[in-house]
Amino acid sequence: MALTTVAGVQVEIATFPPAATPPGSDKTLFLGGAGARGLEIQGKFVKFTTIGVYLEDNAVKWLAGKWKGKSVEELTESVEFFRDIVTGPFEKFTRVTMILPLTGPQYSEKVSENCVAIWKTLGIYTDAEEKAIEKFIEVFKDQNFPPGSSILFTQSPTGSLKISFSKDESIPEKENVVIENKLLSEAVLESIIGKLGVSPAAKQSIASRLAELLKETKD
Ligand code: HCC
Repeated sequence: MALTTVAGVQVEIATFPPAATPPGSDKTLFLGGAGARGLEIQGKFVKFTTIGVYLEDNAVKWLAGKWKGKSVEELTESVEFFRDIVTGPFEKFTRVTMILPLTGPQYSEKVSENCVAIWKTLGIYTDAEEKAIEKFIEVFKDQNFPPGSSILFTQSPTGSLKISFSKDESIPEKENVVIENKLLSEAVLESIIGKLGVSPAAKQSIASRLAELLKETKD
């Protein structure tokens, strides 16, 4: 399989191997791209987490119809390209590895805020999503993430979000919890690589790697 020949990526202290099998999945996904997520604190860019996004192999063929032949710049700047990655009919796997320590509530609050903001912009915030967010916050309540530990999200095309935790970069076989809410599953990834995504570095990495992979697809 051609896709498993993609390279891994090193981001600060974290290594993202070229391929990975997400918790609760029997598929091997390829590394779409990876980058850091930072915050501007008193005029300094402080990197808190590193984020790698893995995609099921069929994503490349599915994306090729619309995006093959586009330049890295065109893909990087395209809201629709990342929207297609977030909503496309293939499995996604996101690994967030800490550079700095974060508590569960610190992390889940930031993600929840971003997800709710996305839904309000799209005009799709309903009771079901509010309940899903409550469950999301509950899952992180007693967690703690020291540097090097990871939060793992398996996003299935049917709309389930599997959440897992790892003390290091290893990937457990089974997830800790499943939240059945398609919009939440999508919003978690959208909040990272979408229009206002928290990791422009991950977006850049995905755009440049996908531009290359798309070139290799046959019509
Ligand atoms: C999101 C939002 C944030 C992150 C994410 C997805 C993230 C969090 C970093 O993966 C962070 C940094 C400082 C804090 C709290 C969280 O990586 O105080 O939608």
